[in-house]
Amino acid sequence: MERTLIIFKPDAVQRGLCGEILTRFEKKGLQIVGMKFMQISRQLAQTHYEPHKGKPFYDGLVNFMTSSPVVVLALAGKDAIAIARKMMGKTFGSQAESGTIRGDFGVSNSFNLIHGSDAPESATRELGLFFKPEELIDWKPAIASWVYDLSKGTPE
Ligand code: 3AN
Repeated sequence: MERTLIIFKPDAVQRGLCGEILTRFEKKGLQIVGMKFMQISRQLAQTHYEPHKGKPFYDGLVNFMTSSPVVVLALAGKDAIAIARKMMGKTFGSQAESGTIRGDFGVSNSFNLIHGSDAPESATRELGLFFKPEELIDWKPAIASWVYDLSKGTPE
């Protein structure tokens, strides 16, 4: 099972959208394996967004991400990274399709509600930044065999 790092950004928390967004992931069948409410430090935000350092929006992004608390999640599932990205929608709320999280809940191009890892390497890096190994829990949901076809031994 693949794991991905999701952040409900300060605007999602301030606007009271955490439950609504989390419900979408749970209903889809992605599994929560880590979750915490936290205030991101400047240093952590800078490290997390290191790949964007030097871009015109970098400083504003770090300011935004440290401006108010966030919810950080580790979600697991087959192809969890791509599935979560699809559910999030395009980066800018103004362009994201209806039916996606950004498309349904936001209009802003800077305040875009949610972060999701974009590749397996970034997921590993980002999960390591936000969670200690013992904070990620490997557990078997009782409904696993109804979320996936496990008859061949691997989830389908
Ligand atoms: P995504 O979050 O869809 O993966 P990225 O990785 O291209 O988007 O950008 C990382 C974050 O940087 C975005 N979530 C968004 O908050 C911010 N960002 C990207 N491009 C811009 C921009 N042109 N203006 C303001 N913020 C931006």
